[in-house]
Amino acid sequence: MSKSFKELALTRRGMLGATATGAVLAGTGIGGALLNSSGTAARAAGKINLEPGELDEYYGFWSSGQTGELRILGFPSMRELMRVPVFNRCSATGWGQTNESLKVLTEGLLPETKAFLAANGKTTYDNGDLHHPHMSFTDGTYDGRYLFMNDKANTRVARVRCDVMKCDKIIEIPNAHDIHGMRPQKYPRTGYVFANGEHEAPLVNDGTILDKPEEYVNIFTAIDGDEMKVAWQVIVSGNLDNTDCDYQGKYAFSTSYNSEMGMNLAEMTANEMDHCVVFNIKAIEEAVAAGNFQELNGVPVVDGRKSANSQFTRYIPIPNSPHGCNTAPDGKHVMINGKLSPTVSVIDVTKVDALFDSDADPRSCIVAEPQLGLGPLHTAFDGQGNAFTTLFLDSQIVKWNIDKALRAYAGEDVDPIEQKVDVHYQPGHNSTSMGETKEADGKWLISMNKFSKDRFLNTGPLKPENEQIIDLSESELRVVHDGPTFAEPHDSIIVRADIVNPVDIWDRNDPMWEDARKQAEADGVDLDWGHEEIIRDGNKVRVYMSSVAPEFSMEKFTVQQGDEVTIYVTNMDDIDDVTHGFCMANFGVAMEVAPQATASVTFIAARPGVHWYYCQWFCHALHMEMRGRMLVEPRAS
Ligand code: CUK
Ligand code: CUA
Repeated sequence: MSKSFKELALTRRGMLGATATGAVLAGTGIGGALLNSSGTAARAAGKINLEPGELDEYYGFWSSGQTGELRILGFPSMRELMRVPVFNRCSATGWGQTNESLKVLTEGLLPETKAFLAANGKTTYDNGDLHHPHMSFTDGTYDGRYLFMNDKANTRVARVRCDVMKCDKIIEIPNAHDIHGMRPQKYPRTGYVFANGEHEAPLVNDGTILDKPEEYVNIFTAIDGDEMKVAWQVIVSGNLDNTDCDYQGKYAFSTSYNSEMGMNLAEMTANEMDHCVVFNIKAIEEAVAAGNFQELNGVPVVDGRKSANSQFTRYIPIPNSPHGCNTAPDGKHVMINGKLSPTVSVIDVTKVDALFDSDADPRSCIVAEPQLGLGPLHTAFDGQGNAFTTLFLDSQIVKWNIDKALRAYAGEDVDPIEQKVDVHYQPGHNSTSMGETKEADGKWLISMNKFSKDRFLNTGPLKPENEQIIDLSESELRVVHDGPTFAEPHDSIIVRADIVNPVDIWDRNDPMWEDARKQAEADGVDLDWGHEEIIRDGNKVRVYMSSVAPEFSMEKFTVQQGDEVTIYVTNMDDIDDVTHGFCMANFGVAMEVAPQATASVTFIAARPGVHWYYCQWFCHALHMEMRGRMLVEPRAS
């Protein structure tokens, strides 16, 4: 069956014929969407409502907050294309259950975490809180290699490979607590992934110090994004919220909403001024290279606390409890969003050298501080000198001009605010197309609103969030699209489609199932051919089978009750979109096996009897027939 498919060399998309192919041409490329199918005037940045078969101009990479997965959307149509499990477990793909995913989920955990999980009968966490997905950069723009993302819930950072859109590395960050803000280095490349520990705690958190907040610290981490290993850490005063870095490769910036180191709401909001912490990358690298650090959990740690007065950090006073931290595509300005202050403080990165080289007032790098409205949280950019800031309390997006804000701060009588537009309701992040790169194109803005209230049919007490699109090519800003989402995308990036080029079919030698390949070699099984083998190794049984629509190579196999059974399934189909699954009914076992992939799962055959396994991924007209039996012989008692 698959051979004849192969010879035809047809893809499903190809089979759809000329209609779809034509749409591909019309839908891609920057100018490609200027004319819509009904021929109306080309006012818009592009089309939101695509015709069947048309492709989006952008990929949207969406966080999912407490759901713990990464989502891929077509943008601006907002069609959800894929969910990539990362910190969560996934019933469809077997993420959190297959041996391949368990390796990713467990290998980067600290020994004490593994012990803690084992005491709770687990090998990995089941949840995550994924706020910030960001793509790797080369020379100030996205390079299509990786996506990085944080887990605030369990202090982890994960990486997704953009060639296959699967998570390949998750590391737990030692010494830090609850990774929140996270950004990749923009220049010269990623390079580092900067990650903020949000919650302060004793540096050695073994119970020796408990209710003594004055001894708590916080940790800023630089991860080597190629190796997915912590490169170095900095101890800081105050907690850390969001982070971003410059386009020069010299500094990273983190907001801190609790300079007071308060432990309750009144204490945390007491000061009029909190700060933005500036990290001097070169000074830190030099100290690490010279051995001037303490090693803690295998990581070089330097002291950048305010009291240490080091060359590693500077603390810029910022009014009250700043949140978002966003570098403008002009390569010069970093916006620190005030949250409890109605202002955004604008840092000029060219004035930061002086903070380290001289006794310059830390505030001397602030070159504008426009009053924008209530609750500024995050700022996005159009690449044409304008900024768009979410106003959480006002439920608005404010468009303001950076240059006018600079002139107003210098004393000129000019209002930087261009327009305010209502959004529904209470926006957190907003994102513009390519807006966090030097290639910001000023076409689209999405406002990610925390409450949908009355915007959709009622789903009971738990409501979706609401995301709204604003077409930036219109002179008057207005919302042109509403889209509900399940819990709870905080942040998103909007990436030109030509930058992202995933494969259709796995490479048979992909490192993702390296362990399975080694085991097969040791067992004398050639995974590259249609195979069916049972290897018995004491009470361990390894079952190797392949799948070609609509059959598994093995229609039945026999094991003993109590055997530890590992099933390896290799999908020999090499046609795009012909994914198979393997589901062992009543064993709680299921996994996805995409074209040319190998996946494996291990369980104890504790139930005697006849048990059917079936393909749970609809693959063929005879998909229902794609099944087989596991016969479990009762153990003589
Ligand atoms: S944070 Cu959620 S709205 Cu985690 Cu980026 Cu600001
Ligand atoms: Cu194979 Cu369904």
